[in-house]
Amino acid sequence: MNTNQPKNICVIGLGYIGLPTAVMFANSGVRVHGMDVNEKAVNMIANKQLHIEENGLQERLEEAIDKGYFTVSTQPVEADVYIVAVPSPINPDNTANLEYIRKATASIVPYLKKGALVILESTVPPKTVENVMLPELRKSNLELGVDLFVSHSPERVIPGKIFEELINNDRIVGGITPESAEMTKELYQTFVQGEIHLTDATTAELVKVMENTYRDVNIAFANELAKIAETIDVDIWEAIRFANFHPRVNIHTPGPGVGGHCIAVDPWFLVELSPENSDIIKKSRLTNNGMPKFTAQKAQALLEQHGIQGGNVAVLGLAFKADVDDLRESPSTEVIKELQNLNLQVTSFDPHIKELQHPTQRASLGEALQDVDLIVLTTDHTEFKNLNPETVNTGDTKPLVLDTKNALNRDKWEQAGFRFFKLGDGKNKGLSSI
Ligand code: SAJ
Repeated sequence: MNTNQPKNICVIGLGYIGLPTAVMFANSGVRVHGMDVNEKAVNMIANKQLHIEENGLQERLEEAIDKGYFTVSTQPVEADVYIVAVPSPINPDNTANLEYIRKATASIVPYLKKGALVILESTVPPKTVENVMLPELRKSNLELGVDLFVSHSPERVIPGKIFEELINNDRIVGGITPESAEMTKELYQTFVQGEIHLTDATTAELVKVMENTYRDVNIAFANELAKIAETIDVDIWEAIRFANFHPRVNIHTPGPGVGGHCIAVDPWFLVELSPENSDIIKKSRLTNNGMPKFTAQKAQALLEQHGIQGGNVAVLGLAFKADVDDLRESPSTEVIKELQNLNLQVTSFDPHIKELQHPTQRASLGEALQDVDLIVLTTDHTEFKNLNPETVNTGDTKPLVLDTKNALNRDKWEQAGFRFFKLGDGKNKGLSSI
């Protein structure tokens, strides 16, 4: 353990980032108090129950509480370090909503003491530390950079592999002063094995938003290519695989849209910041947002090509991506809306979403698939990839299958009697198998 280690940390916000970060510190021997305004979540965590799904979180939470290093409540406590990990969503008009950040910062002001360090983990528009947090922190009457240290240490972890990435990823840490950044680096070195690169707070804010925007733009490019491939006899999945053999090419994968609370959100921060300079970024967002409609229209066209007007569709996967239980900003729910707008009847199933959270959701795969005309796979969960099509029971008829993630094995599904199609596959438009 680091000798300069702080005696205790208070983590504000116990969601997908705050909770794993809190237990990592606690299990490294730092006393951590977690606070969240969500009383239900706090009670669950106190009883070692999870309100979110993440590989390895259950065991780590139990360890942290059993060792006595992790406590939780709905109020902040006095601490040496505060880590703010609250949501930074967008408003319906795509502008940033920084109220959670502002309120979380305001909530710790009464507890701040000389020498404290405040770290923002949430992804935010550049200048948020300066324009939203610092005005609140000044109310503590502590001199910034002298008595009170502030930094941005954006999380970069991917849901599903949070712990692996918390430990191994490099981090970018930006301080309001070099000392703020140094203190933050020292703290995270408690468990981070990746390199920690230091800069100023605004650069760190921009870097984080740039990373997610890079991905969004690249996915939009892939989606555009998928649409082009559908107009010619090319399977885009095969074409992208070949292109990526080039040492300097890394085209992302197309799909039914971009979900989650990061990649589908953060590019808007740049559009808001500098609308006149963000044409490609904005267009990419709109392209990706248009994919659920494109998917639904393709589904309808397939049904019509096979002589089915209207029809019943089963959507496989509600989560925004593989092997997670999170349906926030999920393209799947948008695909369902679009299918319903086309007057199609929709059922859905997701093995990771245990409670019924969507009106179309069925408790089992079998129930969702009964007598459907078309299966649309929208999330490439491992359970779906491993399905044996020979044992998939759909009732009296074999439905069409539309795989939007290139997740299923075409040969196996065709051998089992299903008529199989993929998003972005112009080689198999469906006409041949009518
Ligand atoms: N997707 C595609 N095609 C792709 C990659 C992703 O359609 O080639 C879709 C996914 O299906 C999903 C969405 O994009 O709907 C986002 O998924 P993701 O796995 O790419 O990313 P997130 O949102 O889970 O996590 C991202 C990560 N950022 C980057 O990879 C640059 C993660 O490192 C960040 O910490 C996280 O955002 C965050 O919290 O900002």
